[in-house]
Amino acid sequence: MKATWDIFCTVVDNYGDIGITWRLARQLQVEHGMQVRLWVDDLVPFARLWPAASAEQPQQWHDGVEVRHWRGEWQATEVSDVVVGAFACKLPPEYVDAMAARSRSPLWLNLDYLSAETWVDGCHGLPSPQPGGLRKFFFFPGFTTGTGGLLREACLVEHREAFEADPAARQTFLAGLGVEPEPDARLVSLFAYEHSGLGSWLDALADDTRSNHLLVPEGRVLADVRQWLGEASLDVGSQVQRGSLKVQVLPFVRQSEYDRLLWCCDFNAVRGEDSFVRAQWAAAPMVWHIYVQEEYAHWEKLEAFLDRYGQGLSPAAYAALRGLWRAWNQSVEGADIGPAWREAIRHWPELVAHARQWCVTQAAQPDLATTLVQFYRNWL
Ligand code: TRH
Repeated sequence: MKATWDIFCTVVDNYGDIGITWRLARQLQVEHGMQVRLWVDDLVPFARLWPAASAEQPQQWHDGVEVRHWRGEWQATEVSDVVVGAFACKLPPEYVDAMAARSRSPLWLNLDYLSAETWVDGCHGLPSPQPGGLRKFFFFPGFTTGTGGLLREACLVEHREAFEADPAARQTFLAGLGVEPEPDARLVSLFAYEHSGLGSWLDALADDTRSNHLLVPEGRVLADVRQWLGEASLDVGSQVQRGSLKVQVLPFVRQSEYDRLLWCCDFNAVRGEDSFVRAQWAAAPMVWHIYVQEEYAHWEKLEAFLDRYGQGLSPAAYAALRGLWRAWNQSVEGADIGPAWREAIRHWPELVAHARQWCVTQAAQPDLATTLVQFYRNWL
């Protein structure tokens, strides 16, 4: 008998909530043979990540996963063996009542946000008593074996390596997006939030001795790019040259294509949680535009990741990397990212080798879907 799973996702904003839960749901189904329902309160971002999806259909199936639009009044439904509430999302009270009434209580998990902070290891897997005699377990993704690990599909790294070893595949993929980089250009992707200091980085790219080809999928940062370029509009397909920098606007692509885009680039600027992890599997130097939290809580997360990620780098390369990431995230009006970028460039070969090593080390750990299934088996 296949175990049944219900995953609940409320879309707080952007794409990360649905991006992560969809990735997980698919993996549980495709790789672990679980029967999965994904409940999401907003189908619009889902349809952008997964163009085969409909933003209107309340019930649809994709890759064997049942996707349900969860809104308004709750319709009674059978409770699954495993119930995952993503990112502290509040489950429908009627469903929680049904969980308590089930002859065998389901395994109830709260899937938390990713953090490299050291306290995570101590909290991963801890239960918390809930009304009705239920218990909810906190499940933390993370970077150590004491956590649930990172989302990583089977053979992801092997697929990336095969893609890298096939220049024709890379060229065809890029050409499909209308991208034809000069052979010696540095290819860079930019997926970030609004950014008041972005212009200083673009200045540095434009003043570079090497050509830079910047690929910007449609999204929140585009207005800052447009402003820097001084263009009245900047649509998908636009290509604008300023000094050594060519800016090209791409469409928002499906998740699997976004991976390939990251694999093609020499440097990736990413944000949030899921693209941040995907850039690590891309094994190239990157910068993380972290999601800003109240009371600057995100800064500790940023530093905690840098502490871990920086291990094994020479002190000078580590200082350069940290300098770039801090400058990028300071978001102070008039801040200049240029010097930090140029310093990072000075340590490029080491940063490249380090990104590859980090990917290998992380890929040696069990992935999040596998640890979830294992947790369920141990709990039975
Ligand atoms: O979109 P994000 O900023 O999402 C989140 C949410 O804001 C969430 O509420 C917050 O808690 C979290 O960040 C930290 O960034 P993220 O997580 O990287 O999600 C983006 C998703 O979009 C990811 O699955 C990759 C995907 N994507 C595509 O599929 N195609 C694209 O072209 C691009 C640029 C991204």
